[in-house]
Amino acid sequence: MAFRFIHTADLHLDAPLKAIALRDADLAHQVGVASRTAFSRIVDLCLAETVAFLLIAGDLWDGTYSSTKTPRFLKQELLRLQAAGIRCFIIRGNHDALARQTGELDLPDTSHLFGARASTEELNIDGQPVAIHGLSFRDPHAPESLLPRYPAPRPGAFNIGLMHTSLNGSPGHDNYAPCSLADLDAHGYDYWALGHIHRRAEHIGRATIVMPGIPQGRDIGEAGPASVTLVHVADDNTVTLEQRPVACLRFDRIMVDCGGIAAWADLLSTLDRAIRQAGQAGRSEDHLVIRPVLRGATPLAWRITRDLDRLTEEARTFAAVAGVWIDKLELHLTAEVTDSAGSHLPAELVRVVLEDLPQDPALATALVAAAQDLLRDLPHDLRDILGQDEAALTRRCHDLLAQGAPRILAGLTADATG
Ligand SMILES: [Mn+2]
Repeated sequence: MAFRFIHTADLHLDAPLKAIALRDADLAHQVGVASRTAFSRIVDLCLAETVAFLLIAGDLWDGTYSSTKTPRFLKQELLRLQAAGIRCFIIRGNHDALARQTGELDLPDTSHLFGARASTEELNIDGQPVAIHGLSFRDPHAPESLLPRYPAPRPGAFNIGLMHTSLNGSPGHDNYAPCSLADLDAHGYDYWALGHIHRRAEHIGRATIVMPGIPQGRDIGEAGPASVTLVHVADDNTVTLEQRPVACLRFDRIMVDCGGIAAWADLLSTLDRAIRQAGQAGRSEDHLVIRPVLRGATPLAWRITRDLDRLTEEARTFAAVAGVWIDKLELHLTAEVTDSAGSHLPAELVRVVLEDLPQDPALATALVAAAQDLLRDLPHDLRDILGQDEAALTRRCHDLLAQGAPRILAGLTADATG
């Protein structure tokens, strides 16, 4: 008998808000409730599609919740599934690992939360046997592959594995149950319901392996469309996948070409047009948060850098009219300093500031050392703001130096003219 189910992961309910959203109270509210809204919509979708069950492959909530709000909300939503006869299967990931749980989780008996020891839940869907195998993270880190702990497939059943894993990820950061697609494919299951990586990916081999991605992005780092995966299983066990959006809020970078723009008024109308277009583009989400990326070679580069606060205010005004939100402006501009802006400065000085300074190794070393001093003075939870390790800090300092060079020039120009 054919059946359908929904596969999601990484809801991160009650994730702490990023500083970006806090600047704007309305936006902070939207971002704050977004993951809950998405979860309610997932339940709505389960009901509308009359699925057999819902799979949640880890990081359903974001760690040690402090209030009883999250478990209560979760139970309410799961009870809506229960009332419709829809079961739910959940594993814990690194964020909601057993060791991090503080409160009591009281789930309806039609919802199953797998323990840290692998186990199998068997269902019979109108004569079709289905075996769901899963295990939860005990600790926030799992340096070894969890695959050897998964049971062999049940003969005659449609076999599903629920796993939280970074797959092959990035070397050196794979302490989240690393394993390869080839090994998953060879295990003998029909479908692998994965979680952890926030970007969607699917692999169709002997098994269908799906990383559904985060259903609701939380900041500009999770830009673009997001979805849950609706899986159709035919009578012959053939699998068909569909992506269904549930997010109420979307983040997007938009590119604004400022090449050759010489007048401030032209820059404003270009920015206005780009923001308007972004607002008009079709989308399923109620809210759109954009980060305009200004790029190109323009004689206004120095002034944009100097007056970024003013330009950002203008952008927010355009955004309010277009019905979207501005995260912030990002600048990738090249200064054309041969025009009036820098013309009174010696060409050699302009070259030194724009080209030599960002490449200077001694300056880079001094900057990294200064950044490290600064970080030591910051409260503990802010010390990652320039990157989580030395390589990231060095990269960030290099970027800041490159972005700062036009600002130095703008400062020199401002002094010279004013
Ligand atoms: Mn995770």
